[in-house]
Amino acid sequence: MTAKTLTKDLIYSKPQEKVADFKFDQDVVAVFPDMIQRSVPGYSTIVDNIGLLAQQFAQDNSTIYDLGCSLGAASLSVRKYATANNIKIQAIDNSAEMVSRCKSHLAAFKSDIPVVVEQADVLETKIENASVVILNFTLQFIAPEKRQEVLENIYTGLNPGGVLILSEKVSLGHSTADESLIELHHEFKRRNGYSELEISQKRTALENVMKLESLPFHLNRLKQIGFTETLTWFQCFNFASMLAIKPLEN
Ligand code: GEK
Repeated sequence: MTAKTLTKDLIYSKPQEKVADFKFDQDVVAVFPDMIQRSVPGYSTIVDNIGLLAQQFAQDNSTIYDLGCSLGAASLSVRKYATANNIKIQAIDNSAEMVSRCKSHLAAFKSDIPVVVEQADVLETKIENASVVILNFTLQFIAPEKRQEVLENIYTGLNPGGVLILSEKVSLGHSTADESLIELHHEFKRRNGYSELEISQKRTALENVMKLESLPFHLNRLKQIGFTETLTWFQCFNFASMLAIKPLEN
């Protein structure tokens, strides 16, 4: 899909009397590629490099999980680059509209790597024989008190030497530095054509559904769960992607 053919995100362009909590419904699904591209700095770079990380870390005869897959961008990148033998991708999302659109989107691209797309909750997904698990901007939508359990479940299901790729919008707490990053992000959105009204209404819509944590908090939690090597391999403003490696021996 080229930028020209993307359906433009105009969801928050008109004043709304009461801005409802953000949902991944039909309206969002219809404009999702444009929305994420114009809202998340570095999105294309992150997605492309997820495929390259899968090329490095995917193990023969294992499964790659794309959790909160939306329209399957990360799965497509894995299919493009991964070279391990006999791998398969398990892509899941809890939005029925996303899953349905994701299936037709993935079917449009040929590949030898099979993908199963299912409507499921990350909280109830069993991870087994995994070498790469992708949470690309998904954990931030899960209740903070459930995140430890999600990450522990992933750790348990990863094979030794397997990796978690975790991308998140992060917060530095109430600080001048945080305000500075937020302002840079808002300027990024303005330059991508979003108005002040769109930026502020979207912010309100996300307030209750997207609770952010700091980068040190994320990295410490991953370490405490058992990942021995953790690093931030990408950051642009308050958007970061981490890599966490499960040790070869416990
Ligand atoms: C990409 N990874 O393009 N279980 C399953 N899915 C969930 C859950 C849950 N509990 N909560 C939210 N989601 C994608 C982008 S978008 C990020 C991910 C964004 C799903 C939700 O339905 C949505 O599709 C996705 O997580 C988050 O690489 O829009 O900023």
